[in-house]
Amino acid sequence: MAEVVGFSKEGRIGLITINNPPVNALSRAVRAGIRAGTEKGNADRDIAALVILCEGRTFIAGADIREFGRPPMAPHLPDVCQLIEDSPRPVIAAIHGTALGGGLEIALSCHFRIALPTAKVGLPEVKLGLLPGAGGTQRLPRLAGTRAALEMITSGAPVAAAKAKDMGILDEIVEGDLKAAALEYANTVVDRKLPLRRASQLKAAVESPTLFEDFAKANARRFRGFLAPLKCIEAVKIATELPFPEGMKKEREIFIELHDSDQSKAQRHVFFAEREVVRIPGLPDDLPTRDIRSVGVLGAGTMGGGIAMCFANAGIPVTLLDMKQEFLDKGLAIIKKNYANTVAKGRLAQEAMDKRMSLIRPTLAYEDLKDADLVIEAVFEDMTVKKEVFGKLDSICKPGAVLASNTSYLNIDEIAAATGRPQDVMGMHFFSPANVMRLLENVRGAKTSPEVYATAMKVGKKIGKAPVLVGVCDGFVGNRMLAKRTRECGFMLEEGALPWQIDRVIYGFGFPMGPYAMGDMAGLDVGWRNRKAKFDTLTPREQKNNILDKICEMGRYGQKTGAGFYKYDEKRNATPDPMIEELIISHSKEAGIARRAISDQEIIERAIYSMINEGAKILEEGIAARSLDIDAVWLYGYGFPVYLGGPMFYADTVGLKKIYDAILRYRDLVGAEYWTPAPLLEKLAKEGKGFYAR
Ligand code: 3H9
Repeated sequence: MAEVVGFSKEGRIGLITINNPPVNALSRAVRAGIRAGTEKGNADRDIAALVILCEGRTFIAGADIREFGRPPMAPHLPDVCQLIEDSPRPVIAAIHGTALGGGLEIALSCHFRIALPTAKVGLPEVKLGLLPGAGGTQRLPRLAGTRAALEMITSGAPVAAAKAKDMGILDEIVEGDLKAAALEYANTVVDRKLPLRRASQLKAAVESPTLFEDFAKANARRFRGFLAPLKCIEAVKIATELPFPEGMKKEREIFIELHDSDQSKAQRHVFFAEREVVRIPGLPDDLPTRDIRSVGVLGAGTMGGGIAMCFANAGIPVTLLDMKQEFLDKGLAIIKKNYANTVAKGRLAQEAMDKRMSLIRPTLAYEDLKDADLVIEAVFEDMTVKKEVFGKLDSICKPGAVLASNTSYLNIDEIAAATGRPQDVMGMHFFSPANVMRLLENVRGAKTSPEVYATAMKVGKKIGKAPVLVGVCDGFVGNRMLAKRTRECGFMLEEGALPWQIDRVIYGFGFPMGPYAMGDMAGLDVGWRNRKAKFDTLTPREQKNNILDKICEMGRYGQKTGAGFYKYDEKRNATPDPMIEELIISHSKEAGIARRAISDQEIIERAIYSMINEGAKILEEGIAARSLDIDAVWLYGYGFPVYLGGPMFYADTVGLKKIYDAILRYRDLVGAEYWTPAPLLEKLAKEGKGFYAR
């Protein structure tokens, strides 16, 4: 194996060069190599200074996350950092790409830091449910100030080189060849006998006496449910109170506590799942895909407009088609308003908006789609309409064009059968608002060719979505599982719960909103229409559970009508409505159901375990290839709390046996029709395994 850390001499400068692709992560070998290089440099009398720099695309991007969860192996990173800082010879970090996490901690231990203008530095550990565990929480506040350190460490967001220099993190920005610039800088340090600046010897100033409380309060919403940000604040506070060595000890203790927590395990799982999800099992990574240089979108409504924006944002020209000029005008006006809002908030330059608008070309003529590489239809959810549209697309679009439907539940195979090229047809299910929501369910039909769905995965990533490949079934992965939660919550309303109790519990579980507040926001008429469309497929109990119908019949469609499950003031603040409480109570009476107190625990179990059981069926049926695909759908499309890792990962954390036992309990309580353990879940539970640990 090639050496991951090299040591060489350039005159009187010792160069420690790290070469551990892809991101120069600090594996044990790298840590050992940096230690060896530092020791070697200090033992050599001809060497006056040391430079640490990296080969490849980036400076060190952090500790090796793959080593987490295993017993730590010496040399430990904090010790390597201390060795660097204690070096009697000056050590200079030369940064390109991203110096992240442990990578920045190595750099903060050096006496000087220089970087290319394109470099970024950051401490993203919080995103993995951790805190910087090699001195980051102790050295950064000493170098950059406490407030700035708090922001950087709790957000995990990287900072560009110029800003990092202003903050005192970098000493100099250099242009051109980094190695040459680093050698020059090192020689200057030696020539001028510049004093070695050791971060540990500085004092971390607290900008205001109430800084920590104020910071936690101001960010309470952002931190809700997460363990790590609060621990980060605690560690930074320690940097301002205790001498450095004691601060380091405390930081280590907290790091280990977080490292061993379920939250960090979940967040580390999410990190890898996010990268793995775009790889399709059974297909090589380098499978040739089709070039998507132009896109057609059918339907200029909310969905179609949002989809058009996604492609325009990525610089891909879009032809936007609708049946009438007024629909096009309205659609374009909304797109323009959305962009203008972003410009007003300072998040988009006016020129960028103009460029994006110019990439969207409205048309009334199907003929204009003939050259598109990909066409996505977002017309009315009706099979007859969809078949007609795909028939037309089949006759107009060029051979090899990918034809996609944005349907959220219609059968893709039936749609594909309306064309003479089912191998080119698939679903691309965007979530509303399409320009904001990250999830993209790419639905593979029975006849869709691998090249076509691999293309959709690639283009999904290109436009900044989190694409997940799923198979054909009613509701695909996300809505199929959601339907079980909706059903159980509806049953619990009949049995004794109230919407605000369920919402409080689901919000407390970590979702951004409870189901009823969510329904009110999205518009209850949407769910009502769906219910009517599917009424014949519902069970007698579901058919009779008509609370939603009653509310909608009163014209209460949610926020947009000022009332739904809740009532709303002019500022759209929700309050529980006694009238709805009465309505629900009398509904239970009519249905002959004796109301009882429903515990918060029961709400969680029925809402979440019903989804997990459905997830197990989805896996068995091959609708999702892996548990991580299901987790990704829920994390990116439905706000499942990141610190629980997604429903399937969460199930493993709870323990499948416990979930299985609960399912049997609810089978007795609610009925086998709704609560029969999925065979896969039953098997794994009995074998003491999990969805991941099979
Ligand atoms: C830490 O440092 C703790 C310390 O404070 C204390 C210790 C005591 N380790 O994202 P990409 C892999 S915590 C292992 O697709 P990009 C990644 O899985 C760490 N592997 O590329 C992928 O593998 P594969 C703090 C890693 O160009 C491949 O590299 N640091 C690591 O879009 C390419 O990654 C972080 O949290 C790692 N640290 O983005 C930084 N990083 O090809 C995490 C990446 O098999 N990393 N891989 O799927 C990133 O944010 C991005 O990877 C980066 C590059 C911006 C660097």
